[in-house]
Amino acid sequence: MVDYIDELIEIKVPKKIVTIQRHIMEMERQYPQASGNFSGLLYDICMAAKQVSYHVNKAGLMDLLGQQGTENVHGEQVKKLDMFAHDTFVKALMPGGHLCVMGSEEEEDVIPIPKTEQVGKYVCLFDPLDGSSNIDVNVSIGTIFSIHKRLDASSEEPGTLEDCLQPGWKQVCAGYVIYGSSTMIVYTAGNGVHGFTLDPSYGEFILSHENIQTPKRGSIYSVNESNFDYWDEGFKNYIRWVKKIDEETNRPRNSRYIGSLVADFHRNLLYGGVFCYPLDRKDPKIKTGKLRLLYEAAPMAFIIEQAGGRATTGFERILDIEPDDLHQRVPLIIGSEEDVTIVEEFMQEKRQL
Ligand code: AFP
Repeated sequence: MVDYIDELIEIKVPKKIVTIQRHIMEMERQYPQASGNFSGLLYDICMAAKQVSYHVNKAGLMDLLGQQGTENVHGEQVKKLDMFAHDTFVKALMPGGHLCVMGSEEEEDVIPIPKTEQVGKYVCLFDPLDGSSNIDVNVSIGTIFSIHKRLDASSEEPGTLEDCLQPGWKQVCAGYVIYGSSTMIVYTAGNGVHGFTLDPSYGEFILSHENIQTPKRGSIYSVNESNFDYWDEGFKNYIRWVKKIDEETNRPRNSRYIGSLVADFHRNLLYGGVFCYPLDRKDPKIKTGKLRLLYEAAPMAFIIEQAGGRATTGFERILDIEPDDLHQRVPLIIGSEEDVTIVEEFMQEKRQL
């Protein structure tokens, strides 16, 4: 009987519980000069993520599904939950004293921290609710965030657009929250990629995926293939190649596409594979791909590189791009190192069918 209870206790109580706060504090101890501002900022992001998670789970019961009736800066219909998530993040991050400026995918201009609040030394850019076309049908969605240091560390003035327009390699932290079968936050501060699962009973993010490394090659490719006729010949050839039967090179690969970047990225990060949103000629007004550099491509690129993978436009490393617009779009090929390289070789016509 005693043995049995011991066994139960062993199953129910994990040997070591590491909350995200403890993990961040332990990481910060490695940097004696750290002021604690960064931990505070991540703490605020976690608070906002918990609130959004709660409301995403209850959306159907709280009249939070459906359109808000307005369009965002990209001319897309804004969903009620999009706006709710945007407001939640702004309200959670504004008074913390850690930021000088924010940028949201839902807001045309930067959101400076007013002088009435304490102005900090960090910049936070976020896509409050990515994959919003999946909201109403209970499919995984997410939040993506990217953190930079402000350009002039000595300034106490509100931050500016220039503080937001920094290349991805200068990020000090990037992460995402996935609202899926469970809620997880995955982040990197340049010291590996770590994943934490929200335990709803304690309301805490608990370390569940330490030091994530993505496989060097995977068996998944993720792409919206309805765009086939709009793609360049090089990328079309990659898609033709990936579907051909060839046991030696593990083909055909498996097609998996959700249409929420966070969910597609998270699956491929853990299983290995490649996500592609290349340039297409569907909308003549958009000549640069669909996904946003600052809110989607750059933060995910920082994470994937830290996990041992790669991210490129097909021609240029995502983290090297110098942004010139807050809502700039880029083509994105991201995932396992070998798979990204193969796509790139087809796009650059170094590889033929
Ligand atoms: P929404 O937020 O409008 O649903 O867009 C999601 C997204 O930005 C990204 O999360 C997806 O990977 C991509 O767009 C899906 O785009 P397609 O619907 O064109 O495949």
